[in-house]
Amino acid sequence: MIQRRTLVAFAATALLAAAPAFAQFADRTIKFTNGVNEDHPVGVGVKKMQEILAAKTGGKMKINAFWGGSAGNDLQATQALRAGTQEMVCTSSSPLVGIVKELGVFDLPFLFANEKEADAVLDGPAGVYFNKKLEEAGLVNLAYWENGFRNLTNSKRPVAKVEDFEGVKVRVMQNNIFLDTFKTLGTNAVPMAFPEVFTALETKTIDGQENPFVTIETSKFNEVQKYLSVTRHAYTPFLVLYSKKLWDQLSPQEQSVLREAAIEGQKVQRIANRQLNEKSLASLKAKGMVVNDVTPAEQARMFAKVQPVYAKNVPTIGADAVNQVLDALKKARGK
Ligand code: TK8
Repeated sequence: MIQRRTLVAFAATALLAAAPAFAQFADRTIKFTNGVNEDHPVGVGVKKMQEILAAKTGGKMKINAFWGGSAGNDLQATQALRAGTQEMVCTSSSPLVGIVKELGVFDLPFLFANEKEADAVLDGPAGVYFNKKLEEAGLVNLAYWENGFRNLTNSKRPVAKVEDFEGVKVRVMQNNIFLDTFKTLGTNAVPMAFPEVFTALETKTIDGQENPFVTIETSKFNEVQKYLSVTRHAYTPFLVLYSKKLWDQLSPQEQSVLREAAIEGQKVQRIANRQLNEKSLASLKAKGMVVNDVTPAEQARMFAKVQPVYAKNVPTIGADAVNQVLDALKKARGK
C-alpha cells in the first residue's frame, strides 16, 4: 500500500518535471514608474513584488522600476497606462481626479484622523468601489499603498495657526480640491507636478509644499525648506496601477501572481512607511528643520475655515463616493 502511494507520488513529480517550467508565464518586463525616490518605503514594496515575481514565474516576469519622476510625472504615466504604452505606476490619487472624479473624496481636508481609519476605508467596500471606477477608466488598481498624512513645509515663516498661512506661496498637486483648500487657508496656491517641486523650492519660485514626513525627507525637501508644520491635513493614498489594456493581455496566472505581489508589497510597504514616519520627523529636525506642532484647537480652527471647500466640492465628487467613505469612517469610529 505504502509502496503504491510512493509510486503514484513519484510519477506525479516526474510529470511535473517533464512539463516546461513556468509555461503559464511569458517573458515580460514591466515598466513601473514612481515620483518618489527608491529609498522611500515604496522601494521596499517594489522590491517585494520583484522577489515574488522572480520566485513564482521562474524569473520570467520582471519589474523595471524608475524613480524620482525620471520617467515623467504621475499624471503622464497614468495616461500612458490608459493608452497601453506603459504597464505600471505608483501614484497619489490626487492628480487623477480629472480621470476619476470620485477620487476627490481623498482630497477633502482633515477627512481621516489616523492610519487605522484610512486602512478601514481603503481595505473595505469603499476601496472596491474606487477600484471599479478606476477600471472603467482603463486602470487596474492592484493595491492601495501608503504615502501618509501630509504636512506643510515652507521657507518663509513658522506656520502653527490659521493666520500664518496668509500669503505663503505653496505648491499643491494638480488637483482642484487642494487648490481650493490652500486658497481658502489664505496661501497663494500653485498647482505643479511633483518632479518639478524641488527646483521650484530651490529657486524660490514657490515658498512651500506639502507631503508626508517620509516623502519630504526622501525627496530632500529639507535641503531647501526651513519650516515644517505638523498639519496632517490630508491622507491621499498611493494607488498601484496597471494598464487595463495590457492587463487584459495577461494570462489568468500572470494576473494572479501580480495581484498577490502587489498585496504582499502593500503589507511590507505600509509597515516600513509607518516605522519610518516618526523617524523621519526626528531626522528632519536633526537636519535643521524647525518643526511647528499644530495644536488640536488650531487644527479645529483650520477645519472650520475649510468648510466651504466641502460645500463646494462634494457635489462634483458625487454623493455616492462621499457616502461610501463616510459610511466606512462611521463604522471605523464605532458609530
Ligand atoms: C509621488 C507623488 C507625491 C505626491 C505629490 O509621485 O505630488 O505631492 O504626494 O508624493 O505622488
